[in-house]
Amino acid sequence: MPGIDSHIETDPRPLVKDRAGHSSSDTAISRIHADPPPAASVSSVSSVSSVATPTARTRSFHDESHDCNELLRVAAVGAVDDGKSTLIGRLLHDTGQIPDDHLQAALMASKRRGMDTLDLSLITDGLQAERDQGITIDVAHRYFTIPGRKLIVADCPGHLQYTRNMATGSSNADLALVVVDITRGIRQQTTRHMVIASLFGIRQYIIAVNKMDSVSFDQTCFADILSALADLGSRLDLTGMDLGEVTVIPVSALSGDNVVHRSERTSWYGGPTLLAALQHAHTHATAVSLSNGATSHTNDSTKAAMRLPVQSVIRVNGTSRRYAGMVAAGELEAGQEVIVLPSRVHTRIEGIWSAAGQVASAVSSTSVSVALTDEVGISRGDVIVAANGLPQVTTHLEAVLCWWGMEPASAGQHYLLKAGTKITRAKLSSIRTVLDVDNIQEVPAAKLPHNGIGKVEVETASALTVDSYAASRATGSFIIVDESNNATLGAGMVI
Ligand SMILES: Nc1nc2c(ncn2[C@@H]2O[C@H](COP(=O)(O)OP(=O)(O)OP(=O)(O)O)[C@@H](O)[C@H]2O)c(=O)[nH]1
Ligand SMILES: [Mg+2]
Repeated sequence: MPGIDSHIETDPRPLVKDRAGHSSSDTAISRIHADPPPAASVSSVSSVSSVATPTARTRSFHDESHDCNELLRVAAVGAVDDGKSTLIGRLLHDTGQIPDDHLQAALMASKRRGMDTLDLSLITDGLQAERDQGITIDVAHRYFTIPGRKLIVADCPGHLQYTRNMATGSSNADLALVVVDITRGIRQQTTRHMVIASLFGIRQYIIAVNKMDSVSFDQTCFADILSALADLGSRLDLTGMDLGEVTVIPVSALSGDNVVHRSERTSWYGGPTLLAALQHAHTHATAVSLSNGATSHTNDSTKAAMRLPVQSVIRVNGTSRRYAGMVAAGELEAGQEVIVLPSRVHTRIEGIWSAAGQVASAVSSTSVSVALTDEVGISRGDVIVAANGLPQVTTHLEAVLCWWGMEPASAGQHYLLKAGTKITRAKLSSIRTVLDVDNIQEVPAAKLPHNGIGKVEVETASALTVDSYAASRATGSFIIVDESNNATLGAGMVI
C-alpha cells in the first residue's frame, strides 16, 4: 500500500505510511488522514517518511555528510510530453554535469528549432528521430553523481507505442521518478507506467508534479493532484499492488523550481527538492543493510536464497570442469551445500572464481565460475541452488503478463519462453483476468490486448526452475518470444 508523502501545508488527504520498524506483514497497512493536518503541520507529515525527515530537508546539494558511492537506479516514467527528458536535463544542468560541448550542441539545436532558450530535453533525447519528433523513443541511460551516490537514470518514453521500452528501463530500477504534467493530470499512461513499475517490484516513487509554472505555482492545483494520487493509491491497493513509499514534489523542469534549488514560488511546500529526495532514497545497498524487514524491498536479490543459473560449462586443464554464470540471487559461498536442478543432485561448492581471481563468496549480479566437489552432469540452463531454499521445478506457471505483441494473446497459442538461461516451448493455457487500467480493476477476458496486463497460466514443454517474482526478480521472471522472428512479445512475473 502506498504512503503518499508531500509537504503541502494544507494537503487535504495525504496517504502516509510509517516504514520504520515495520514487519513485512504490516507494510500493507496505511491510512488516509481524514482530517486536514493543522496549518503548520510540515513536521507531523514528514515524521513518517524517510525521504522527508527534518534532517533530510535541511541537507543541501553540497552536504558531504553522506560521502559514499552507492548506486541508485532511477526510471523516469510518465505520460508522453509530461516533461521527463526536460526534468532529467534540468537535473544534469543544475548540478553542473553537462560537458561544455554537449551544452553548446544542445544550444545550437535549440536555436535551429527556433527557440530562444536551451531545450533541456535535447540533452537527454539523443536519437535524431527523437529530436525531430520531440518525443523519446528509446530508453536513454544517463550516468551522474550527486553527493553520496551515483545515479543511473533511465529516461523512458511516455508514448503508448513504446511501453515495452519503458518496461525495459524500469526492470532493474530502485526507484521510479513519475513525471506528471499538472495541466493534464494523471493520465492513463501515467497509471499504466506506475502499475508496470509496481509489478517490476519498485517500492519507492517520487512523483514530480511538473510544469508548475503553467499554473502560476498554484497550491490548489497541486492539492488536486495529491488528491487524485491518493485515490489511485487506494485503487491500486485493492488489486494487491504495492507502491511502497511515495513522495510528491511540485517542480518546474523548465525553470528549475524545486529540482536542485528550493523555489521561493512554492513557499507553501515544505518537502524536499528532487535532488534531496534522490539523495535520501534507498539504494540497493541501503535496502540490503536494513535489518529485520524494515525495508519494503521484499525481492531484494541478496537476501534471497542463492541461485546460479548455468550459462556454460568450462573445461580447465583438460580435466576438471567449472560452471559459469551470474549469481541471480542470494550469496554464493565456498563450501556451501547446493542442489543442481532439475536433476536434484546434492553436492558442494568446492571453489569460486570471479574476475578478481579465486574468492570465498560472491553476491548477486557477480559473474563467476564454480567447481563442485562431485562429478555432476550439468548443462546450460540447469540451475545450482542453495540446499536450504528450493525453488519450484515446474511445467505450470501462474504469472502476471505484460503483453506487447501487436496481435492479442489468447489461450492455446504457442510461443518460446525464456527464463534465465533456459529456453523452452510454451503454451498460453489460459487468460484469467486482464487489468482495466482506467478503473484499476481485474476483469475476466478471453484475450490480452497489445499493451495489456493480465493474469495468465502457461504450460512449458520442459521443466523450469523458478521462484515467485516477489521472492526473486531474476529467477521469478521470464519473457515470451515469437518463434518465427525472435521478437519479444511479453514479460511475465511468476505469482
Ligand atoms: N511550461 C513548461 N513546459 C515544460 C516543462 N517541462 C517540460 N516542458 C515542455 O514539455 C514538452 C515535452 O517535454 P519532454 O521533456 O520532451 O517530455 P517527455 O516526458 O520526455 O516526453 P516523451 O519522452 O516523448 O514521453 C516540451 O515542449 C518541454 O519544453 C515545464 O516545467 N514547464
Ligand atoms: Mg522524453
